[in-house]
This record gives sequence, C-alpha cells and structure tokens, in this order.
Amino acid sequence: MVQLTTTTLAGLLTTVQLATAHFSIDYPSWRANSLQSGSGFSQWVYPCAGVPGGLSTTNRTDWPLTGGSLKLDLHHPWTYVFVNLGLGENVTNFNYTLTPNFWNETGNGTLCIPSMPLPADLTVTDGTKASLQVVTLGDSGSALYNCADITFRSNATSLPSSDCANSPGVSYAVVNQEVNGTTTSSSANGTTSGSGNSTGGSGTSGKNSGAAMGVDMVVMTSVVGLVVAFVAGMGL
Ligand SMILES: [Cu+2]
Repeated sequence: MVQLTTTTLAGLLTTVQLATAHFSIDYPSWRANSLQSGSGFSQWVYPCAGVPGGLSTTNRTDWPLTGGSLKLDLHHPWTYVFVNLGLGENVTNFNYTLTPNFWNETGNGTLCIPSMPLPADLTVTDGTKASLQVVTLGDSGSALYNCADITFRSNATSLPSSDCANSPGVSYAVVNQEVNGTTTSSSANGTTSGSGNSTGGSGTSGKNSGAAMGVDMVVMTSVVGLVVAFVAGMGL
C-alpha cells in the first residue's frame, strides 16, 4: 500500500526536478543545447531530442577513422547508456551500435571514453559523415536522446587524457549477457571502478561468484523489461 503523504509528494517533486536535469553531450559537439529552456527541444523525443539534422553546418566534429572520444555530462544518480551511429549527412536510421553490451552507469558528472570502438561491419573513410545518438534509460523505462554530428577524418585525433577524465564517483559497467548461466562477456573497461555500484559491475573479475551471478540475473531480468518498454516506446 502506498499512501500519498506530504513527504511522498515532496519526494515526487524532487524526482520531477531531477528528471528535468537530463544530460548533455560535451564531445563531440551536440547538435543543439536541448537543455536550454525555450529551445523547443525535448530530450524525451526520439530521435535526437527533436533537433533536426542540418540545423547547423558548422557543428560537425572530426572523428578518427577508428572511433573517437565521447564525453557526456550526466545529471542523474545512475542510468543505462546506449550509443548508436548512423551514416550520412542527415541520418534517419541509427543502425550501428557502439555499445553491443550497454552500460550501467553510476554517478552524475562527466563520463568520458577516450575512444569508442566501431563495429566491425562499419566501414568509414576520410570524409564519411555520420551522426551519433546517445540514449540514456532510467528506471521508469523512458529514454532520453541527444545527437552529435561527426565527420570521419584520417587526421582527426581523440581527446587528450587531460581533457577526458571521469568525475569522482562516475563509473560504468558493461552489462553482461547470461546464456545458460555462462557469462559470455564482461566489463573489462579500465574506467570502471566498480565502487558505489550496487546493481552491476561484477564481471570485471571474469569469474562470477554465486552471489554476484544472482545480482546479474536480477539486473538482466529488469533490463529485459526495460528494453522491451524502450523498444515499445519507439514504436518499433
Ligand atoms: Cu533528467
């Protein structure tokens, strides 16, 4: 039984205020500041927070041919993160995933990945234009969207490490897949601290204890539900 008390309402209001915080893409430069009040954009809107492609012809960042840096400013206590890519000048289909296993991220602040690996079946050459869509997913199952436009360049570089560090308390774990009780992949990311993460991140050891596997199972169960809700929300 949930009783609506003054305390509960205050909590709900706090939640709503947190929910307006959303996130930004700091690098590569996002299409537009979808957080700006009066911008008319909403991060709830797929795709790209409703920011149309081609809004700015100068807001396109050069990215290395092997994948570049991604820097997010996350405002929620935790989130699931998906990064997708579509080829072309005005992308309508983000059909390549840069996160085949999505991330379970903890903490608010800067999350910076020095170099995002590209999928093996994605072929790019100098001058190939593309767009990234970053999707974050919370516990309500609703997602937030932002996009950044890039041009693949042979002479482009990643962010220097001095400009690509996570805020204190910000970390992520790559969500494992459980197939018949066998862990098929694990988070082996150097940026994963694992501290303060109550729902994941057990895969770094490469060997699951019974307790850790139990946690993974719970995570995956809820994640499947969330992904279903996510896909349903996209109308696919
Ligand atoms: Cu928010």
